Amino acid sequence: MASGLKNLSDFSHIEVKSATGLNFGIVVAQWNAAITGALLNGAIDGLVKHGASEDYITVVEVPGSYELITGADIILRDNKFDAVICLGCVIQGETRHFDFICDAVANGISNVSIKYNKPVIFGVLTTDSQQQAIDRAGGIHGNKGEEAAITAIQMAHIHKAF
Ligand code: DLZ
Repeated sequence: MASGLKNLSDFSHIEVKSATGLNFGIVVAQWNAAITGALLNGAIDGLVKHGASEDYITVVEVPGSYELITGADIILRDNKFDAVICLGCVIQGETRHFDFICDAVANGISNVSIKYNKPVIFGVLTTDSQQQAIDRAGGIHGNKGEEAAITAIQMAHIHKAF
């Protein structure tokens, strides 16, 4: 790589600010619970590792990924939250259900973020297979729940700065 250029897929150079004193909501879907439970553990670990107190983390379970939107909305009715992390896992099946759910969740989450002017993080795995989900929930591709937590901390600081 040319000198002076950073590898854009390597985030190790990014310094994550402290999460101490920040309030986080986590909405987690019960569908594919083994996967979303692992994402939840990753997200909590990520927040705590960067200084968040467990007393400042509120977890709300919802039935499926489609309900993440309503869950995030409910959390943000309380103005104390600095960011919300949405965790789910939608696995491609034989019907077009997958496309409808994924589109609705992505759009719905961004709408809630705009409505409340608060970061709402998309921590939803959208995979072709269960193995791809396992690989991203603490497997060979890391834990996307933890990545969502880092994003939430970064975005909470950006929102506070402006
Ligand atoms: C119905 C359904 C299906 C088929 N698949 C998933 C999935 O892979 N992941 C997920 O989080 N939720 C799924 N759901 C449930 C929907 O998200 C939702 O809970 C129902 O359609 C009721 O609104």
